[in-house]
Amino acid sequence: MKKVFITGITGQDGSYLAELLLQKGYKVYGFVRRVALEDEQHRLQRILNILDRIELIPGSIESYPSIYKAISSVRPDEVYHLAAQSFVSYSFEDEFSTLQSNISGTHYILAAVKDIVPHARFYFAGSSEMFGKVNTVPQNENTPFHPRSAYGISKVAGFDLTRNYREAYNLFACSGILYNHESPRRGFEFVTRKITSHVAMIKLGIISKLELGNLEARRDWGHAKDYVMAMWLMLQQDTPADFIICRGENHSVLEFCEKAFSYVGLNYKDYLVINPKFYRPAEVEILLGDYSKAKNILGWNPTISFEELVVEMVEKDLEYNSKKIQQFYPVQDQKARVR
Ligand code: G4F
Repeated sequence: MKKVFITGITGQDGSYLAELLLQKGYKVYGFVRRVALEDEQHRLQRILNILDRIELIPGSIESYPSIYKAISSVRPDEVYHLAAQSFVSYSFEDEFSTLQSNISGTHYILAAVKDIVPHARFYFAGSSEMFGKVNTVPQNENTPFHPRSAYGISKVAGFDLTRNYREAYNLFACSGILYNHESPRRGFEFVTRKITSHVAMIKLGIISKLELGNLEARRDWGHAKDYVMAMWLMLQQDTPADFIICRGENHSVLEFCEKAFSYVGLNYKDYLVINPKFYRPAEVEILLGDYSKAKNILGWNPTISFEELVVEMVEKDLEYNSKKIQQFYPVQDQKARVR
C-alpha cells in the first residue's frame, strides 16, 4: 500500500486530497499542529468524516526536527506540502511570520525528503499570486513572476526551492501553480466564502449587510475538488514538471456577488457596502490562466463551472446557517426571519 504524507490536511485542499487518496487506496498520514488534536470539533472539522481512516502526526512546519521525525517514521511514497499562511491580506499585517513559515516550512520539508526518502515524489502548492502584477493575459508556465505581497513572495521562494531540489538533487518535485479554488470548505476570510456566508445570513434575516473592498479584482475561480485531482496527477507522471491549474475564465468580485445574491432572489445593491479597510496596499487586479499544459500532459480538465461553484457554496451556507438558527431560535421565530 502506498503511503502519503500531507501537510495542511485540515484545510480545504488537504481534506479533499485526503478523501481522494483514501479512495485510491493510499495509507494517508496528516501532519498537524498538536493543538489541533486537542480541539477536534473545531480544528479538524473538515476531516472528521475520515478521522478513523487516517493517521495524524503532531508537529510544526516551523520545526525541522519535528518534520524530520515525522517523515522518518512514515517514510512516505508521496508528499503533498499544502500547509501555509495562505491569506494574502494577513501577509500585509505580518510579513515576517508569513515569510518565515511559508519559506522555511517548504525548505525544511524538501530537505527532509531529500535526506530520508529521496525517491518520494513531492508536490508544492504554488499559487497564481506569484504572477501578481501581470503584464501577460492569460498566464502560462513561462510567464514571469511579479509578486505583490509577502504571501506571493513566499510562494515564489517555495517554487524556486522546489525547482532547485529537482535540478540539483534529482528529486521528483513538482509545483502546481493553482489559481483561486473554492468550495463550501473554504475559510470565511476569503472573499467567496465571505460573500456566500453573508448572502445566506442576509437571506435568513440574521444580518443586513455585506462589507467588501475592491469589487473590480478579477479571479480565475475553480472548485478545489477538481484541483486536488490535478495535484495527484502531477505526481503520477514519468517526469516531474510544474503546471498551471485554473479554469481559463475569470470573473470580478462584483460578478460573484451578483450571482450569489440573485440565486436567493435578492439584489446585491440593497445590501453591499464598500469598506476601504478591505482594500489591500498592493492589489493583484487580474488573474487568468492557461491550463493547456495540464490538459495535454496530465489529461486534466476542470469539471465544475463558475455558476455551479457559486450555487453549491450558497446552498451549503444556507443549510449551515439554517441549522444554527434551529439551535438558537424557537420554530415561531424562524418563520418570521426568512425574507
Ligand atoms: O479571496 P481572496 O482573499 O483571495 P486571493 O487574495 O486572490 O488569494 C487566494 O487565491 C490565491 C491563488 O491566486 C491563493 F494563493 C491564496 O492563498 C488565496 O487562496 O481575495 C480575492 C479578491 C482580492 O482581489 C481582494 O482584494 O477579492 C478582493 N476582495 C474584495 N473585498 C476581498 C474583499 N477579499 C477578501 N478576502 N475580503 C474582502 O472583503
